[in-house]
Amino acid sequence: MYDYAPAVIEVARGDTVDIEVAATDVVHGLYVEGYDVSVTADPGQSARLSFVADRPGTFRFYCSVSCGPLHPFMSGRLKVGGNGLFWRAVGLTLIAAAAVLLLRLE
Ligand SMILES: [Cu+2]
Repeated sequence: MYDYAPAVIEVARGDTVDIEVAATDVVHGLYVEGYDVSVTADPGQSARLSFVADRPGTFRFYCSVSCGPLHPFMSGRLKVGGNGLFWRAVGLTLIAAAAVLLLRLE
């Protein structure tokens, strides 16, 4: 109640995020700001939420069901990092450029 575990979720941009929300006490929800997706889980049940993290940044997620006095404080953060494929491509290009330079020096 009033807490998410983990409270911080980190993914890479472009990842398909599959969140399973398990409510261990009362009905809880999870709404992700910026992505405008939400899910509600009944007590003792779990519910799934799936979306593609196509926007980088840090987004707040919070409970969408009024679950008690501390409900407004039930929140966490979703961190969507850089595009892994893009940086891998940049890294490969740099390695290729370095290889060309080495060949020229010989
Ligand atoms: Cu709540």
